[in-house]
Amino acid sequence: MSRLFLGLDSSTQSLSAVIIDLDSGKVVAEEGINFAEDLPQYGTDHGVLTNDDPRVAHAPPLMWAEALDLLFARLRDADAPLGDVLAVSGSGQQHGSVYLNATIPAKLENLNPSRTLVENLAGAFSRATSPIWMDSSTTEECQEIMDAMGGATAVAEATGSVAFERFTGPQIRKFFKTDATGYADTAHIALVSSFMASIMGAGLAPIDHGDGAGMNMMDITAREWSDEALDATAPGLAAKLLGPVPSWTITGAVSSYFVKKYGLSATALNVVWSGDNPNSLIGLGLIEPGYVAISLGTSDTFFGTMQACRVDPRGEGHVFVSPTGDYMSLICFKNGSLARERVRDAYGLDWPAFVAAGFDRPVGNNGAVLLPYFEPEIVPKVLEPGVRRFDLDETDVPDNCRAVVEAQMLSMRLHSRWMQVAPTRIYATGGASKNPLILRIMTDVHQCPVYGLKVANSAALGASLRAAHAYLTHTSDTPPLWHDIVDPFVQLDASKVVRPDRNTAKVYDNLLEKYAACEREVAG
Ligand code: XUL
Repeated sequence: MSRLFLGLDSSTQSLSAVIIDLDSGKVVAEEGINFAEDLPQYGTDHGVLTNDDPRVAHAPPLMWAEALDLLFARLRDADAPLGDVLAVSGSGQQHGSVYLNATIPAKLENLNPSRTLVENLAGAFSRATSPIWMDSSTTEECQEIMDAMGGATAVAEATGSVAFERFTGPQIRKFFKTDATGYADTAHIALVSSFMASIMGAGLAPIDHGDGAGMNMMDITAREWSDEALDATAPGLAAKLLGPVPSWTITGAVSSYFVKKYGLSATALNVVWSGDNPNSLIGLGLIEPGYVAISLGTSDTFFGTMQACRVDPRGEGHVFVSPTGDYMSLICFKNGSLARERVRDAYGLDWPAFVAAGFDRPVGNNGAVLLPYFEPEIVPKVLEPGVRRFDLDETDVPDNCRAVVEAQMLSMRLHSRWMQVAPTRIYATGGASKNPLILRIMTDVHQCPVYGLKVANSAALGASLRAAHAYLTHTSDTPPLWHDIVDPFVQLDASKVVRPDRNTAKVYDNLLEKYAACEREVAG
């Protein structure tokens, strides 16, 4: 008898599903809905509504609900074993918020399977659109919250992050300030994660600790709403929130809507959803302190598990709660592949030529430093874009190829120091994790083995693993071990590990000092 678990991922551009078989360690079904392609009637550009103000980024919550119907229909039509699923959980793009009026509990309890979710939920919203993580229109509200709470550091110490434009608290404050009536009509504020979990479970689902930490509203050590933060955000807020609860909380059985319409079992359990980053942490197997993932995408992110709660004194990184109950850190560097591609293109190279050029230069590049701020940078905060070179000639092609990668890796090492967790293994993921120059410099700068990990859809996988963990916690006498659940799904290819050359350690220790000085000169 195989034990099956369903994980869903409601991300910016798509909704996807994986069903895992815990006993064989295999994914047995996968489906996805692309919002822009499959639901063009919502008029989004890659899942986001266009707006005249480039800082505003919203999405229609009914689109996410409709995608859930489409996704389950596809799973059913593909004969996915929905009826054998024991528990369901999910992942939501972090920070985005959904505003619901007082009709929502009754609507959720009485979802009619002969109608669509859109028809069932119509009229339940006190705000037609949801601000999402790409929104950066709340600088004023961030400042007001930080002023009310005694400054940026006070907010970071209380909630795990300084006030960030995309975080939910500043977004709620903006809604309260610009639409007081809409705010007053709002009986319940959900995150993307808890909104979707509410539909799956036929009743308002609480926010979990992992996603709650991305709101600037949760006391990061007590793991409760911070009264001070709520007061600084908007009046009467506590009554509009549910949770926060541990990520393994079960809300009950799944809604009969999904049982009757799509064939889920009536006894399948609904587990609270979490944010995409906490879910990916599990999907990548980052369950031990010292395990770090570097995701190399348009932007690069650096995230990992921490046992103690340490907050970045510079306010650049975030602390969330890991689904294991530990803490997790996340640092986002905007000029990732974006910068590597700009350098490559500036010299008319393809990737093999870029790699060969970089390998042509010695470790440490004779002290050359390139600060690759092609776009405004998040970490370190650089508002005015611009590339800066130190002891580096712009016309020297190989030096520039090596310098951009060394700078990025040194920046990660420098800006993750506050975690006080020396990486013991790094999982490189994302498009650029195949690039041998990047992997070599990554392992040497961090003096840590690097594993190239090919996990597609780590957030949905993480959600299915969380569903399994919650189910086992609920049904067995002995608590399940995370390793037993996660390890079969995160297979490391030991033959592909890249190990550091210990002789390079001193070179990079020295270059780090120089890099930090250059950065101070530019970023202050
Ligand atoms: C994290 C963040 C993004 C979104 C993407 O703070 O804003 O990673 O979670 O979905």
